[in-house]
Amino acid sequence: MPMQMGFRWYGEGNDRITLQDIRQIPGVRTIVWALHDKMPGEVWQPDEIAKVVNTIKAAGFNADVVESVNVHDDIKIGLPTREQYIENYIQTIRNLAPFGVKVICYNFMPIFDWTRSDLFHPVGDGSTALFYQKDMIQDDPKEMAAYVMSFTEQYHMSFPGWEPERMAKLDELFEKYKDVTKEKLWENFRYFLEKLMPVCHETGIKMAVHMDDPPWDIFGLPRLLVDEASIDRFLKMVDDPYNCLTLCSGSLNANPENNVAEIVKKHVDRIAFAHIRNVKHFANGDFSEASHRDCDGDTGILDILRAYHDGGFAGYIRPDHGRHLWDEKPGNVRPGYGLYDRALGIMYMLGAWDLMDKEQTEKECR
Ligand SMILES: [Mn+2]
Repeated sequence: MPMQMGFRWYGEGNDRITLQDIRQIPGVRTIVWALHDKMPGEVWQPDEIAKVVNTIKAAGFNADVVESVNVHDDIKIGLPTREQYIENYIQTIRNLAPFGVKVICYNFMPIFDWTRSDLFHPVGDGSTALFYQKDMIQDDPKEMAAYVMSFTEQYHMSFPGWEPERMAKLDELFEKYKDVTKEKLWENFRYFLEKLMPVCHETGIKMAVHMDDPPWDIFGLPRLLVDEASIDRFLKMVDDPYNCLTLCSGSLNANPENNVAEIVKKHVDRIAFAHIRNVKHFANGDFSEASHRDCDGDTGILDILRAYHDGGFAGYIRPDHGRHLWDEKPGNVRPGYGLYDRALGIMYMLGAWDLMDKEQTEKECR
């Protein structure tokens, strides 16, 4: 089966972009979705799942990929209460299976999800993009949380992984994580996955962990999936075809040392879901997200696409973040998730992909 192009959609009433808008982007088959009002640890109920999936299917898409079912902090910390939360996670997997879900994207980052210092940073051409100012993020987690929360309040918009309920308890969370070393976090990760693998085999659903974003420790919190060596370790730790990656090119390439195309070549069979995002680096360690065009950033988008294509990638792929273009501005666009730049990104990726298909076919004919 060839790769399937996807588009992340936040759901009716939670996303200004409609499924009808997405229908007009050539090549999109999969809607990447979630129940965004669920707290980590809650069971996703069949009637709640049905409502969203039926809407997606009625619009002519499949709902094969969920991003994300978030993992409760107690699982990451390794508290006795993790048993119930793991049970709940397993129940959610079972509840998703009858709806045709094939891949669950999640992350295993302590406390914070993706982290940026500016959500609307001018790129220089009139558009804006997510930006990371390295020296700002290192200092104060509360300042960071307050900044992201200010968008939540101002625009009535919630961000996955930045639930106000959790952010209100930052001191408590940091206290709980104080003895969680990197090795302890790896061990808790293994414990979680080993409990999940039987139900993954039973249901055919792959667990696909997202890279840590950015790929280094922040605020003294350990981060695990940051480079090729840690990805190797992760895949070996639970060496199971249902233990997979959401390989995020932009997350990894925030560290310019990472060569994403090489990782794709090495592990294409264990990548269930590909996030394609371009990043531009600055000499002081700051980075800005960029258009998908190869030469607009430093990620090596064409090399990555070629590695997927030539490796026979048959998973799901989506443009990750995009810039905010034209009339997209704070208040009318979800940061990183506007319509236009992601649509342009899809056309860029499909352009490259179609050409590679054509080259291959012609080669085979000779
Ligand atoms: Mn990503």
